[in-house]
Amino acid sequence: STAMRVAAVDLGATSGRIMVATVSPTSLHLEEVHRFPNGGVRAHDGLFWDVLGIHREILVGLSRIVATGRLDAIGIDSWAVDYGLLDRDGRLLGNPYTYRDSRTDGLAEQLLADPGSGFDAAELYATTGLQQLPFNTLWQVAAARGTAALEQAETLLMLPDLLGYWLTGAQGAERTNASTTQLYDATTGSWAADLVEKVGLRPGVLPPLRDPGSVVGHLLPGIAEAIGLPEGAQVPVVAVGSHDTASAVVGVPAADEDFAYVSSGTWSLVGLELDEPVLTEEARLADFTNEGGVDGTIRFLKNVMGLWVLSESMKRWAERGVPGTDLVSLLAAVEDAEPLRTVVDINDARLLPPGDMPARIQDLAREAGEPVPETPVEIARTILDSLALAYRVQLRTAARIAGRGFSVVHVVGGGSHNQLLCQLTADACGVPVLAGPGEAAALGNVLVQARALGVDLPDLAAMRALVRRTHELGRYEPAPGLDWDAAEARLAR
Ligand code: LRH
Repeated sequence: STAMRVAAVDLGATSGRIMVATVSPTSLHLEEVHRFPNGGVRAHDGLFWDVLGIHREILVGLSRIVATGRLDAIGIDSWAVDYGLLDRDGRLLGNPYTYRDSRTDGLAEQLLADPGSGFDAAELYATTGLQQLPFNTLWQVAAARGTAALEQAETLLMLPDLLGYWLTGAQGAERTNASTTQLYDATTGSWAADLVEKVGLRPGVLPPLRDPGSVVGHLLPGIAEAIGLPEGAQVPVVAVGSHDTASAVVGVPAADEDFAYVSSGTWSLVGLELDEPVLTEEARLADFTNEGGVDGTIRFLKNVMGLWVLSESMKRWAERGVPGTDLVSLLAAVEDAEPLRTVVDINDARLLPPGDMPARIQDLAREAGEPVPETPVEIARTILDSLALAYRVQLRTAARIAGRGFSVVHVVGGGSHNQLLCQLTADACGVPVLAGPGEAAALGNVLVQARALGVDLPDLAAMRALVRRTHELGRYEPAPGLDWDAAEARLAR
């Protein structure tokens, strides 16, 4: 079959990217055409996404692609769990909240502790198989109960589905992202009707599910015109793994099945790919998630707080004009800082909201009886060491619970460029790390589109083989010398 030229809209919480790719069974070329900063907008009544601004940036990126050649299809992926509500005219009811907004603080604990709430942690896990994150869509909806927006809502669309709706006029719920809502049954692959009812959503507010690879719809004439397509052009939007992590794991260039991954960006998503969800009590107590992947796979993983902690610290230092705190200088200095001097629980809930991250890291160290890091270099070292330690602990736990070991850790996403963190990951996990591609999510996005357009890439193995053949990976061998066991024991205390 011939090569297809497709657009990937890959939206991260800190930046959005529009990429163009040419894909054939034997070639894969990806190029960034537009990148823009993203982040929560602080308003008087919450922390919101500028979703219309994101739509505008998508049009900017698509116009650039149209200006330079064919456009065979478009796919959209973004961070999970967030959504917009539509009224009966299909109009957006308010700005979508970001998952770091404080309105869900303590709510899940409160509801799960109250027998009258109807929510039970064990039941919830048995149905949805999700890590208990405070911002899962279920709890966001619970926080919205009684608001005018929720009362008037006719439809709830996850963000990539909302942006796809604005391009095509077609509504639906892509399955991989639906699996992150905690309103989705991990076993039956349908909306969990009892949870939908318990949280007070009217039936039908959650739209029909669609699979990655299905056609969402075609660009509306007004949109096609806005991006410079000739009149009458029919460009499909294809549902991809619209959860960015689902697309990123499609893009993991694994050669064999016994791999672990770290999808490293704002978050670190750390785990294994399985055929079936693990919904046992052991998995629940370890608080592991079972997210739906492309082609019916399951991502058995843990959300680790990720490079957000470092980027948010850097933002602080930049605001205060602290010298030597750009990423390049900082990482160079961190390399020479004393390793494993201070480790903290990088998944502490206090690191979730935006704010004074360096001070919070110092508090965590103090409380844990660890040496308190004082300089930006010491703080950054603490963050990277603590991330690598968390990867080790979580991957070993995943392997034990799933009864499946791993012989390599694939690090994909922007964080795969962080050489020190890759080396620490290899050291901590005791197996080689293969690093890259940095744009795994965009690659997974375009590969699923290409297959939908008829490019002969029959399964994940074929897609991954193509990524492997077309991308150079970094390789990090585990080095002895650091006492990770002792660091783990300190953390457990
Ligand atoms: C990463 C991610 C992750 C979710 C979080 C909300 O971008 O999609 O998989 O848990 O954002």
